[in-house]
Amino acid sequence: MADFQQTAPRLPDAWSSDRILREGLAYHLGDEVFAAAEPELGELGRAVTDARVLDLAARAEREPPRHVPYSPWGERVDEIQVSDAYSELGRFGVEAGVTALPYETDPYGVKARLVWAGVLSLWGPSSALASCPVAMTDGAARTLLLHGGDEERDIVERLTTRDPERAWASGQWMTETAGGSDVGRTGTVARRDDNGHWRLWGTKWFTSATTSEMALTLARPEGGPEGSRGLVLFRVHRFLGDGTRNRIIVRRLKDKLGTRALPTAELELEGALAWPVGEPEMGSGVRRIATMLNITRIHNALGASGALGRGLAWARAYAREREVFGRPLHELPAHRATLTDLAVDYAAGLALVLRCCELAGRQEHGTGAAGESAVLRCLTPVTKLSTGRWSIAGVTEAMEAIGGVGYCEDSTIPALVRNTHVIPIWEGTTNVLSLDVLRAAQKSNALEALLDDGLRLVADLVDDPRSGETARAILTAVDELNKRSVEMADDPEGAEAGARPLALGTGSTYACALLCRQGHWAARRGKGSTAAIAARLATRGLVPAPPPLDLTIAMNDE
Ligand code: MFK
Repeated sequence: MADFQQTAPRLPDAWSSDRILREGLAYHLGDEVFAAAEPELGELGRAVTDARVLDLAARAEREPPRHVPYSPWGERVDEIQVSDAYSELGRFGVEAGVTALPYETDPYGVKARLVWAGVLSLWGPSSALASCPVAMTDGAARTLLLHGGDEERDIVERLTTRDPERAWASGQWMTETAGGSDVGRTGTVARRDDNGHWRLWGTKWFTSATTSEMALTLARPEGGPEGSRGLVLFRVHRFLGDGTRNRIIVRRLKDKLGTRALPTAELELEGALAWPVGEPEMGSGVRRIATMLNITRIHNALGASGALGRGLAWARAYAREREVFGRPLHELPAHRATLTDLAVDYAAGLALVLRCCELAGRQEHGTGAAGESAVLRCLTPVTKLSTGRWSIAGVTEAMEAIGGVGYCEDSTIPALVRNTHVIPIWEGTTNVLSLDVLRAAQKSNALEALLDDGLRLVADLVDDPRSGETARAILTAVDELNKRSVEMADDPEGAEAGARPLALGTGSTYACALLCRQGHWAARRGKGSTAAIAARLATRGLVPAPPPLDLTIAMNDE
């Protein structure tokens, strides 16, 4: 047999090849805004999968950051050097509006957050995790606008500019050795110095994008109460106005499974100068940093859906080129079924995150309807945790769909898989987010508001010939979720054990409702695939089984 040479799969233009993204945005934006945004999205879609940008991303992955603690003459400098490829991807993003768009009133107004979601979906998977500082920069800008003072307006301008020469990035230094999830255990202490300036003392254990000009962080004013009741939110700069280093020591860079182009460091704050964000009211810290967290969690979900979309694009590109058993791979029914389920998960994740952006955009512009903030309060953690789980399963499946070459580094698929694995850990694990959903449900009826919104979306579709069966499955799922939620109110231990299936079930059910509604809209335009996606979600089962009854098995207890 003659030597066989496999044709290399090529990633297509990310915008024109992604029907799910284009239809989702068309549905949410409406014809006029979609037509206005399409040229920008089309241009970006072509750029992010061209050879230049893909080469930059691959090079950034191969050139990890380096910590230089001392100058040649022994002076402590704590420089972090990143790949110039990584920096260039960041500049490309800033120019494309990844930090600016949500804050620009023209031309998209209240829909800017949605157009931005399109921009992030395209740029993120090609950014070698330059998307991480973007998430925190956006979260910091929003937090300073909501809770900061006039003196911070110039900083917000730098955080939200499209000019890479002026742009600042922000970090979020929240995690400490005792508390990644339990932030109330923060040990960093804030004290006023002799000049009345606040200074911070403590260790920050995971600080990503550590080359950022500034960060928001939590600290406990000396003598403040324990737990989150004693925390205050501060702004810290790496360099001070006169160009000198703030009193921050880089202990070391983390050696991570993935996100290798992105610097993540351990920091020692040794009396670092800091400014409280707003009045340093005792106990306001977690509430204020929650503004940032809710934004970064939407970014995280966009990262998840972007990764799954990119895995799917690779799997499709390969299936187009590969021939097996005498047929093109994409014609084999088993393979088509697998890729279909990948596309269903991608569509479900994107539906959730676009709905988050729709509601967040209205909230940011002060035009949200009554009750929408409760829906968004619950939808944000539900979206973050659901898309995180789906993306890991999805990119792993995409790697399998590509076979052995997909397992080899030079295909770039292993980097995609590694980088996706941080998503459920970063900004709160699946269980921590599920408990957040539970708290939001019990404190402000936010779960009920979200489920009611899901019912409202499909209420008039139960007798529809195309969507009726799916709509009825959604009604049944909402009944089950409401029943579990009521039972949980009387059983705190059982509620915690059942929080995860409740939250995941809410994610699938609400995504199905969104796609059912969108599918009805699309069918009127002659497109049937979204209704079929919603139907497939419903057939697979919307609500996972309740938690196991016997939890002694977990730790092998008798
Ligand atoms: C990109 C690559 C990265 C590379 C590597 C990274 C590796 C990962 C490193 C990490 O560690 S990532 C950080 C992961 N950690 C988290 O995301 C934090 C997880 N914990 C939570 O989310 C907790 O729920 C939280 C700290 C927010 C709250 O816990 P607490 O201390 O028990 O506070 P509490 O009493 O629940 O809330 C305090 C106030 O904030 C309340 O308001 P009030 O004071 O008015 O009563 C809450 O309602 C409010 N709040 C809490 N969460 C909120 C919120 N408000 C709005 N939205 C929320 N999400």
